[in-house]
Amino acid sequence: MRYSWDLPYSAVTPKATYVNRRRFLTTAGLAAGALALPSAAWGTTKLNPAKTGWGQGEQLTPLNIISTYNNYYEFGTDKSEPSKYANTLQTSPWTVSIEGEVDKPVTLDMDKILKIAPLEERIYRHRCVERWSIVVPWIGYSLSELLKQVQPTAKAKFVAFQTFYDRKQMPHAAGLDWPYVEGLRLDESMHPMALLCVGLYGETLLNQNGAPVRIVIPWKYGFKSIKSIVKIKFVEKMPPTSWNRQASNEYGFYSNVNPEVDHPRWSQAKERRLPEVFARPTMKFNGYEKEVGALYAGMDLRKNY
Ligand SMILES: Nc1nc2c(c(=O)[nH]1)N[C@H]1C(S)=C(S)[C@@H](COP(=O)(O)O)O[C@H]1N2
Ligand SMILES: [Mo]
Repeated sequence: MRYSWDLPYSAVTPKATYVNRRRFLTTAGLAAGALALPSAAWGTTKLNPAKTGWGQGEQLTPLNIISTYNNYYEFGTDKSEPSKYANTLQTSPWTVSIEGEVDKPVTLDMDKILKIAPLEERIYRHRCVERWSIVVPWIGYSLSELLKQVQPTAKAKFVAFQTFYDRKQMPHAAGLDWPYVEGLRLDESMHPMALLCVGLYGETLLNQNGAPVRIVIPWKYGFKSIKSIVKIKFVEKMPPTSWNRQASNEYGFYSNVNPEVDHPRWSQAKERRLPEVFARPTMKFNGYEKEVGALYAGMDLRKNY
């Protein structure tokens, strides 16, 4: 695995070049016939989100970086691999089941999910545990709107999330046990900033960014923002999470962005905002302490890393 500030110069190309390349790939795929790219592979359906107050004034990271510098280990461990290999993911048809400690389990298709609440554009900072960060105009609505579709029982204390997994569609998957799983405490999942995300930059999500539906938890390290979700389960006990299983001393359940608590192998005090060259200070809760700090009142954030 290459390391944090390894942004290849080739990733820093203007959007026009990137979009043309995408068209070219599609055309080439059709011409070649046998390549037969799945129609939903590059997810370019226009969305019409309402502009909201979230994150106005932030300098957005260009789309060509957001879509070519990714972590999505189901499609390879190198940052450049998801944009090359995630086109094999079949995103349609797609359903998400919501089950576990609930009165009425449901299975929802994407048409239903897209209509549960009005789509909003939310500009959030995204800070990877590997010390790079981006600013993304995500599209979606509060995760709480989706979770409210079922009645959690009194036993429900946590929410567990699971990514789709199929070795045939993910032949480059490496480095973790599958399927990828994540979790949130119930009150974290109901916080209005926790986003159920279906798009970015005005369009449905590209596969490498987690199509067709993911969550985005902007005050936590990026790995909490699980992609391509197929199952959501309300549970009584803290659920297992992929990175905690992989290295529990390095990746905790909470994983709130915190410049005061170092990763065992590196400081978390600074980050590189792509495509900037020089590091800048990392902010506690990724700068969202005013909004989410109360969730962690009285908790020892060194122990609960
Ligand atoms: N299923 C799945 N979700 C995932 C990952 C992954 O490997 N698999 N990587 C995580 C990490 S480490 C980060 S930083 C973000 C990256 O999201 P982005 O590529 O859209 O910027 O996705 C997160 N969600
Ligand atoms: Mo990450």
